[in-house]
Amino acid sequence: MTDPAAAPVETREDDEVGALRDEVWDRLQRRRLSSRWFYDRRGSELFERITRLPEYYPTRTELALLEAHAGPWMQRIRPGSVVELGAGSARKTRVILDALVEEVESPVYVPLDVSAEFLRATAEGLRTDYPQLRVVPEVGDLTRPLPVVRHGDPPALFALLGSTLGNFPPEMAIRILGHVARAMGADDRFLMGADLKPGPGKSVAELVAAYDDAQGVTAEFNRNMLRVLNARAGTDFDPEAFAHRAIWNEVEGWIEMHLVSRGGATVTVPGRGAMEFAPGDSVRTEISTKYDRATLDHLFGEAGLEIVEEVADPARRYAMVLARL
Ligand code: AVJ
Repeated sequence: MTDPAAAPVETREDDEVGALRDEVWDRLQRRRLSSRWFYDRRGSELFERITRLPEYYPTRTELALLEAHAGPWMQRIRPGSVVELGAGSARKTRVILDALVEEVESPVYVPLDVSAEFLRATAEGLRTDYPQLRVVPEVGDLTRPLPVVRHGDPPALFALLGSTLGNFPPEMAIRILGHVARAMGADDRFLMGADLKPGPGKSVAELVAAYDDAQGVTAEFNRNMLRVLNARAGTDFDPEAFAHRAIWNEVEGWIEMHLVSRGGATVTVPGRGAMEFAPGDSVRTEISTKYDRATLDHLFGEAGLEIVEEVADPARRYAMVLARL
């Protein structure tokens, strides 16, 4: 009698790894990997370093906009809860929460993230620093309908910071905005950060440099995806065989990051096959869409949302918009 549990671990492919290998193999044929594979522990640390680079203006510009406007926004909206979608940078969250607890009696903070572990750590720290705040973490994924999160008194302020929406092509972006809209009531508001297209105060060179810094941190971040896939999917990428490239795609209105095979490479996806890269062949790892008011109005409109306020830095590098149903 054979005991299935006695099968050697190495030869078993659980459903999760199997699905990942299928997706990686499929995406490698199409030369487009998924930007969600950047973020293991090292990837998150590299992104944190990116946000402090002199070239990477989005984070500090958004932080400055929040510092200037969070107070007045909270005063006007007086939200009983703030629902942060993809709860990210603690620095930004704290600017929002400082303004919230200043204006509202007993507010609720609802960080929504894919990682339950990340949420637990975040909630812990915030409860200590903001005793007057109720913290109710929710596990959720932007690309799926949002869990019904109704905590505290209405209205709720939903927030999606960091120009996260830009990682998604327009159809998916509209779907995500639709998920937010379906979770909103008439008095609720939605605050979103949006990186802007090049213009009079923002050159293409400046934009591209934000994704191709002099210290090579973004290059390491990009190559880290291959390490993540080696660890999770059992692929055998040599990260050093690939060079980082960032391109402004004027037609699509987005930055593309690629990994370019330097001298040719072969990668094996266990149980799926081997893929050849000729010298100079590249695989796209990320898109980061840049917006203007017209494209934002269009995307929001398609999702049933209306932008009611927009603020930006003087050079118009980065904007934040407030929207309602
Ligand atoms: C976290 C998606 C907003 O697109 O600017 C930074 C990720 N990629 N440098 C962005 C990123 C390369 C970032 N987002």
